[in-house]
Amino acid sequence: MNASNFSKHIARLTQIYSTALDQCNAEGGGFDAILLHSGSEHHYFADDRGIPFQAFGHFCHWLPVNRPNQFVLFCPGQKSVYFQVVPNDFWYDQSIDMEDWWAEQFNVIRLSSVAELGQHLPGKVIAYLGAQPELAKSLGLELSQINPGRLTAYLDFCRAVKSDYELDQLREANRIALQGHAAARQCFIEGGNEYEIHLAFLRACDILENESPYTNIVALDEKSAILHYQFKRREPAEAAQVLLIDAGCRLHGYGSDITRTHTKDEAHPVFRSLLSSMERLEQDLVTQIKPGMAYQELHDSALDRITSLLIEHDICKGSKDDLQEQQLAQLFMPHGVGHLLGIQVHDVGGHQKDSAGNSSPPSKHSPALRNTRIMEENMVFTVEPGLYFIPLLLEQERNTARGRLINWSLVDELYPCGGIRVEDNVRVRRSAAENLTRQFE
Ligand SMILES: [Mn+2]
Repeated sequence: MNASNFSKHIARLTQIYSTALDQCNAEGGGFDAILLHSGSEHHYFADDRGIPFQAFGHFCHWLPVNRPNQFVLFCPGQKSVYFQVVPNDFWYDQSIDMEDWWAEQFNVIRLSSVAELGQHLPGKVIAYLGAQPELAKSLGLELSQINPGRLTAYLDFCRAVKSDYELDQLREANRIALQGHAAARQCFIEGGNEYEIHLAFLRACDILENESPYTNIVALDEKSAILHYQFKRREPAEAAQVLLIDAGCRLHGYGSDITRTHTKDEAHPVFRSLLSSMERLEQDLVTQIKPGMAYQELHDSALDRITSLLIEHDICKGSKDDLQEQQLAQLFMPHGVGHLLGIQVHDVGGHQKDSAGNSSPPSKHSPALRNTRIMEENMVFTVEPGLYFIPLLLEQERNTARGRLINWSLVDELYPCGGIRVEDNVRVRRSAAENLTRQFE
């Protein structure tokens, strides 16, 4: 691990947090320090079984420790403190792997319970950021000190732009996930079912399912038209023609988010042609990316190109103007062309116009677009155009003005193929954007 990149990352975070405090205090915040809480463990209702834990994003920004009841105390001008709560509990492994490259950036204070935290906090006005307001109240904090909106807006906004350390994690998370994608493709070609393809991915990445940044989507044939398809069918699948797999890896808290669509040679020729067009379309979109461009513009460009594809493949009839007026492309791609990516798969701040927290909603024609930011150098997001044959969306148009523009006999033939999505992770640069995914393919 590159310790110098991590120390620069912490220096940059320190700068961001100092400015966040200054701006918040200029508007009457009155805070001297920030206490970040990773979160608490939760259980299923009326059960002693724990729900898999995921630490709070802003905590993960400082430390690669995904454990409940860990704290970072930030005071401007001082080395940050990592309060490591390690209970005396013989039921579970309590060891925390403290690697020098990150641990040396903190004053580490080890506690055996959260109750001890209060006596170690400085006599300052602290802002608490985390999911447990009751814990903050038990430390004597007022409501106004818990998740102050002005502070979180600033920190959320800054998460979009990555340090070199973060880019290193994201690159590696892409490299490993592509090993999984190669194994998944091979398993599909050899006739594997959704369950087997899912396991092939995990195995090749050397990860457990709950170490993934999100639940893998492994969909054969018609199921690939279900955007967040959640099952893994175990029936024999030698006859399957299409695989859509959306799966990533996580490294030190940073996740990749990659989708590939594959077909067998016998798949419907129109669908196969659409797939190669979508592969080109996705990479063309990546070449448009530059600082200063609005992400909404990239989304609109994807819709424009998909409109052309629908005409070229005879899926829709009529002029491009007719199709655009009736928003035909949105029927085939009902999601946004991508989202911010980092610690969270759909990272925070996607709809923020500025660091003060003013928002910038997506265009009315595409309410599902998760990113409306203006591109900046080192911002990381996904680019994931899709084209699906979704019965729930299309069938209601059979007898509408929109429906008259659709070639229904071809759509009926293509329903069993499901859909296509091609997704890469991209970093904005002043020169050409860096494709964090394809460089490892
Ligand atoms: Mn995605």
